[in-house]
Amino acid sequence: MEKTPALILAPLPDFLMQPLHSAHVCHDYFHAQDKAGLLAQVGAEIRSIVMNGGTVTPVALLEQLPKLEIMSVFGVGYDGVPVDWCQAHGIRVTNTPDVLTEDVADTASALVLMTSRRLIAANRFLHAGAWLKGAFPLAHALRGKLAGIVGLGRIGKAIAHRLEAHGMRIAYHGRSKQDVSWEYVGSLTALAQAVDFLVVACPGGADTKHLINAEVLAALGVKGTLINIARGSVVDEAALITALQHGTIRGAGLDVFENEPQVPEALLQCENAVLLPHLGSGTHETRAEMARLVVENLAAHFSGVALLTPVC
Ligand code: 8YV
Repeated sequence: MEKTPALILAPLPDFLMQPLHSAHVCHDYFHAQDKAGLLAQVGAEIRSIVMNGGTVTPVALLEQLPKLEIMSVFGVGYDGVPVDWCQAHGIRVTNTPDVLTEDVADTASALVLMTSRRLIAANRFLHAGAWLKGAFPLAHALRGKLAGIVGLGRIGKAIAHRLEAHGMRIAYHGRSKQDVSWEYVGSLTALAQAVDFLVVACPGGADTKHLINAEVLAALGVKGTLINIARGSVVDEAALITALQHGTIRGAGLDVFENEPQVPEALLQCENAVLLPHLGSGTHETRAEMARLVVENLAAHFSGVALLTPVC
């Protein structure tokens, strides 16, 4: 089959770029010094886009790609894609659901453990030779504690099952009550008030921007820890930093940030925060499956067969 021109909007791993190069003429927009020049040169021919979960693709960019047919997202979250605009212009969008659910849920569960048992601080303590001078302070148990999941989708449910295995009780908040045994709490503030851990697992985008704001953090209070494995945009990072600095919440476990890979210095300085560099789906096994879906969705589209995991 003839290679089709593709625009690469994000830094993608070699194991994804290799198969992409075999089937497409790839133009690296992400690393291009002269982005406008690249668009002027190849924009009129581009038929596909490949990007990360968090990559924001403005309509102004898409308007310069008159032959664009499909956007294949290397991630489950597609909050950076203007889906309504794509639908209106007949552009297909795909993502990589399911294959990353378990890894992301493992990461959330690990953040709950790391924050409650202060495992990162304990590791630093031992490396620094402090054990010879005395015992590490006691931490907090998980059993019997209440976790509130914000966004009970596939990943939220997988997190809930893991936390139940730690003896925790589960409640959740979302757009609607679901047919599950866990308690639904219609008010996010009321959920935050009730829980020991507030775990953010909802999609990013305009609808959930700063859902976790100063008011929700105040409700979470000194007994509460915020966990976010979803999108940085869901949490008002400035309000979170203030809460962590003043100890008005107990702590935070974060895998995502508002302006990745930039993390505010003030947040880096917070001893009561465990910070991970957006590695929720970052295993060899899962990223290989995600790459396969990206490649196979594009192949399906250009051979005129049904997409494997269409968003629209
Ligand atoms: C990835 C993600 O880190 O799936 C998502 O939405 O944000 C992550 O799994 C990312 O898309 C790959 O770099």
